[in-house]
Amino acid sequence: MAKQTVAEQYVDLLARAGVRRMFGVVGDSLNPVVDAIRRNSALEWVQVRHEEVAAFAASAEAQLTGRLAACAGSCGPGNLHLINGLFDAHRSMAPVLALASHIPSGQIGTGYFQETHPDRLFEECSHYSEMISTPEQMPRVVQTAIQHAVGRRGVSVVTLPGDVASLAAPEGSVELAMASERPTIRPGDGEIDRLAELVDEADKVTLFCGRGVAGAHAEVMELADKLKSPVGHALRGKEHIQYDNPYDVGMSGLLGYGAAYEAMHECDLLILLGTDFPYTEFLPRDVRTVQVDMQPERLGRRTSLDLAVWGDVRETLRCLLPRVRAKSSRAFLDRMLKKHVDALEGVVGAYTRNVEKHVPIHPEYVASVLDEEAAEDAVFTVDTGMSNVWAARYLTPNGKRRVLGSFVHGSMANAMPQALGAQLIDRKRQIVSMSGDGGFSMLMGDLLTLVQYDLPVKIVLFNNSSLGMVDLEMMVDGLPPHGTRYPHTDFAAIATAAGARGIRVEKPGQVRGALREAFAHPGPVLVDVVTDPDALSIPPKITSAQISGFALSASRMVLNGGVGRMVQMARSNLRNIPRP
Ligand SMILES: Cc1ncc(C[n+]2csc(CCOP(=O)(O)OP(=O)(O)O)c2C)c(N)n1
Ligand SMILES: [Mg+2]
Repeated sequence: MAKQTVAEQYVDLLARAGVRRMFGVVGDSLNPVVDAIRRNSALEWVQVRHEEVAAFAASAEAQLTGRLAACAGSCGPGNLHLINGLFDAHRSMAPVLALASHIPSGQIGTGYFQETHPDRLFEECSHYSEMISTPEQMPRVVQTAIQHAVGRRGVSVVTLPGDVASLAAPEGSVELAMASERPTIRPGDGEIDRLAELVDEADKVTLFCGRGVAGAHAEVMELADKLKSPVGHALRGKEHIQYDNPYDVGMSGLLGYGAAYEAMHECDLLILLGTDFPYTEFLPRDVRTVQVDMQPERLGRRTSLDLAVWGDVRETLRCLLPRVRAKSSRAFLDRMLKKHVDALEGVVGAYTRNVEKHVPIHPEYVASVLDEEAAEDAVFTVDTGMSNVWAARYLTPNGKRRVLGSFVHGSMANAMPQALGAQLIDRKRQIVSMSGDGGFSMLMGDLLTLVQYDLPVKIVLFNNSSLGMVDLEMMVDGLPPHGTRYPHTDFAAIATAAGARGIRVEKPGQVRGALREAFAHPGPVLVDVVTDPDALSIPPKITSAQISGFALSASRMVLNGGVGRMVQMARSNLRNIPRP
């Protein structure tokens, strides 16, 4: 076999690690790598228009498959454009390997054209960031980068000068020492003992779930059943726990609804399961609290704990379940389920009045129709902004649907790029990007990528001619909204000009038909829904002293709005309550 170059070996290693594509924009120092991909049938080069899109797309791919995904940028500005998407990937624990190609190695440190220092720049958004300055570092640096990304779940960055990429790699076999299965983390015996004691001592136990309950639905339900516990969730726990859940009391947090807040404050033992829920204002101060997390550095950083348990949620609950006594009284649970229904029914009418005639279209109406029309196994990607609110309230989870957003990093413009990455995994799956007009226009150029690859992504654009979320923040702060409104744009016309199908929707009566038409169309579609910028009302009892911007107050009722099909779910849980 002819000797491989460093670039060829890089690509070969990625292919062996299961990577199927690399997102990026080609150029100068990156050319040897892209050329190696052209000659390697295991990998596809996905040519986007903006490197930030490459990073978001790779991140979505990694989050949906759980496997390593890859992106790349050329030297200087090319890889610098990756950075925001990489921050998002890293903070979402998405295993992404980014390649930052670099200026010629002999020029480093001279202020050369396009010179930056990627190995330093990406330090903060990665587990591992190293430069390959000599072929002898191959293949171990790449192998180590892959192992960091996969094993510790997050980003690794390899910086590679173009001239080094073209050099011959050392011969010798390349083995990836990757384990194919994730280990479980079983807490120490002492911690399980103490947890069982605390549970047995308590009369009213509430479970509060974050993303860490993924894969542990059955165990959480079993524990809730045994302890007669209400189960609340944070935004990122929603898709994993709210479905098939007769103990559901809703979501806590800024976008929260239902009785999660009450259940957390009125219990005598709160168990936080796999959540790094950041808003301390929503957590009780005088309730015994236990936190279970597989990442020890998260334990106790949001609220003071009576017990910290270092373990996987599933493994911990499996250990705990046989150790605790079943509770017989449902009084607390039933009271919370009733509060939950009451809270939801209190807001259910918030948007529904006259909504089928209301022009401009009420965004909540769009979201509720979207929930009904979208496929059972759709993937929704959700822009930061009001789309987050609509997704949290109106998308009904069922264990098959997925919802991706920029839920930790909170970046705008994530939805369409994430949809691009999601669709490439499976062209037959329905992928819906819930985009804001501000977010969409930020990385709009990659609409052209959807067209170029004929990716049937459905973009549902909430076109309110404003940075709606910020409008609201300013109002809450008592500031006159400034810098938040845009002149109106016909995005459907832009989509059509780009070669996608553009569907313009100005009247509520057209919403359902437009979504059906979009879902039936085999190519990319942008449904441009002209929505009401003043859709949300702030409850009158909220004052600016209670809320500062997006950071929260003790009051959790922030946004007035409907809650879609959740109210039916909650009512049916009430019906399950056995009569005395
Ligand atoms: C990259 C980035 N810039 C700015 C912000 C601050 N920000 C958060 S939401 C938002 C407005 C989003 O507007 P749009 O996409 O139109 O959605 P809407 O809220 O109107 O539905 C802004 C400016 C951010 N989160 N990310
Ligand atoms: Mg907007």
